[in-house]
Amino acid sequence: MADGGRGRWWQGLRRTRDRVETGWRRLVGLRVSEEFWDVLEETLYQADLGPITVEAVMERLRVRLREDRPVSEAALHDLLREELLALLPPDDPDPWHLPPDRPQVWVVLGVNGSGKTTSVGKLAGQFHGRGARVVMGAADTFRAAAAEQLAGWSQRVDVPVLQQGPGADPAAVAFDTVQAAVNRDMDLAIIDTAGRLHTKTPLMQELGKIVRVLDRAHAGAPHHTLLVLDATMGQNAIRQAELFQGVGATGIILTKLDGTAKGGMVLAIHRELGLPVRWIGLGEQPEDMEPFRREAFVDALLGRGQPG
Ligand SMILES: Nc1nc2c(ncn2[C@@H]2O[C@H](COP(=O)(O)OP(=O)(O)O)[C@@H](O)[C@H]2O)c(=O)[nH]1
Ligand SMILES: [Mg+2]
Repeated sequence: MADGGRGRWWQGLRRTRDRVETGWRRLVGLRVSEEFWDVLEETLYQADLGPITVEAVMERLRVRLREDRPVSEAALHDLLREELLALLPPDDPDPWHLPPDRPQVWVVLGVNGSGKTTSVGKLAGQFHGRGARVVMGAADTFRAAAAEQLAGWSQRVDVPVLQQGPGADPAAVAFDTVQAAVNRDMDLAIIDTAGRLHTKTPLMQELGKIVRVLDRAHAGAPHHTLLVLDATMGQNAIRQAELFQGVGATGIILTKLDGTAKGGMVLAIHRELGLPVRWIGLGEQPEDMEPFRREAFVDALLGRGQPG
């Protein structure tokens, strides 16, 4: 894409940006005063940066802005942009590159409805489209519909899926998927999991078992354990993520950023969970998945550099 996907970010963050801009209009022309700080703080809250992140940004800006001086719109934009960027980890310089240890194995987890299956389908399709040999594993055996949904994605993006009957042992499906990927000399295996179980086994225990068993199919697997969070849940998604802490996630897939005014939560995720947002879901189509890029994100949030 000519603009590096910026148009998609711009569009996806429209509702969040609307909130920022509403606050922004009230800030312009104000001297740095109590009122100024109040409006700024409220604006950051409105975009759902979350209390801890808002406080951190406010603290930094209080040091950098002189009370009782007017501040130009451009200067304020620059400062805020700098501070928000500083809260995010550096981007993966080449998110589409798969390390040489093949197959790479990724496990996708998260609560029901967060967008796991959709994300597995989108990622599989995009890597396939870039020439990688990909297989998906349907380890959500809780409902027959889950495997059917992934089979639908398999057809849609032309990537094979491994599945067993309903009620099958999820860890066995995951194991088989990786073994198939090894035998067929594939580049990437992505495993979908359940957000809920039909057995009495606690979910975290089952997920832990899946993660452990993969190492026997391919030493070093899984290479990534990606926790899927639904951006429309805002700060609640961060509380949900804490339930998964024992599973050892390596990164976040943040879905439904296109449907929310709570996009500022991206900043809270990194700060509060210590995990990088690696992928962003910006819609329901196969192409609506982007690697996270902090400049594209912050600029779309603050309304800078509108793509042409
Ligand atoms: N707008 C939008 N919808 C999404 C996105 N990701 C998933 N969805 C929708 O969210 C719903 C739940 O997704 P699903 O993948 O079944 O969630 P799972 O239960 O975690 O596997 C479905 O209707 C998806 O189409 C996204 O990035 N944007
Ligand atoms: Mg699912």
